[in-house]
Amino acid sequence: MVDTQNLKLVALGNPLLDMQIRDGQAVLEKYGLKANDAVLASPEQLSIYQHIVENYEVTYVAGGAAQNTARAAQYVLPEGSTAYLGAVGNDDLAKQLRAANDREGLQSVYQITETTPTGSCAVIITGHDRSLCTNLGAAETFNKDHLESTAAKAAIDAAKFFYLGGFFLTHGVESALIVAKKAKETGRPFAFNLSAPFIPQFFKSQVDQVLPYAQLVIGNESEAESWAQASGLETRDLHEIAQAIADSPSEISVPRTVLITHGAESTIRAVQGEKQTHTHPTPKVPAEQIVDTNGAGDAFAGGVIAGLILEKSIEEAIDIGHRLGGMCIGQVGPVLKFPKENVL
Ligand code: 26A
Repeated sequence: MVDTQNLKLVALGNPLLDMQIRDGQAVLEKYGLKANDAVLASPEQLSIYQHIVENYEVTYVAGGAAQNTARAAQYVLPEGSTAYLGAVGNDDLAKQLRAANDREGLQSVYQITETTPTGSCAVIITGHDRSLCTNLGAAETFNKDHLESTAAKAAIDAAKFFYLGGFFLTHGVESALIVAKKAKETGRPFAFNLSAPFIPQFFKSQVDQVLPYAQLVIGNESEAESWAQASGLETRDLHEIAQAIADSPSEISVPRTVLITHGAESTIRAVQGEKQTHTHPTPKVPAEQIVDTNGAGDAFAGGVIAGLILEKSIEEAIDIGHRLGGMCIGQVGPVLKFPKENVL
């Protein structure tokens, strides 16, 4: 069951177990992967998981972009504030994910698909870059009926804020739209992450269906560029692109905010209808403190959302996001460091 007493955030995404390795240049070459990208594994890439298990020291960590974001938000928020919806198999991987969420107080409202294994993501680290190669497995069996299950329904009814990982749009636009429309009907914010360049590139029509409901859109520089290209914009200027996303068609009455992160560069903020974008400097993390960037963007999103739920100003919420993003890159994988120090 889900405890809805303090519940504020419901996130929806693909639960994945990350299988992370370091110094993976040869793996990138073998499987034709880019150093800093996220892709769905093609049939030829499906042997990557076995290959890294047999040839590298693999660290297993709870992943799935929206799940990481929800865990990061819970890190900041009071106990019982977050719940996460997604589909897993009935296996050991799912147990590990649930345990990781339990440890951090994120309530797992999983749909369990008996016949399909839990999804996994090969995370190949080279230097400060991370390449993600995902086999969605059970995650893509998510069925809209799960939204009607007692636990999911209770969570959705109680939540004050909704978050969708854009990755979910490869298979789940119908469920995403149910949640987005519910948010609109009840006047609660719906936030959406562009997730990876291939989402606006290959799933543009799904993005176009969901975007009108989004009060908050988060992405990074390469995702923003990909959105611009898919939308036929000539510009490569991130400020102009952020403004164009903010000004794209809307179904809601509140102006949309768009946040574009840019690695160590300032985060750009655009607000629907405004003439000028805003910049928010990112605190520098010394190179020697950087372990890997896996999950940094997710942690940023979690911090921003937690800040907004706590009714902080958008400037303060972005600062919290930057602090969590910085904390995440000092850890192996999408993990935040305890004890919680000065995040607010
Ligand atoms: C549909 N795809 C490709 C994915 C993902 C994904 N989460 C959801 N869907 N591919 C990688 N990830 C997760 O992104 C996190 C880093 O931002 C990884 O599991 C990793 O934890």
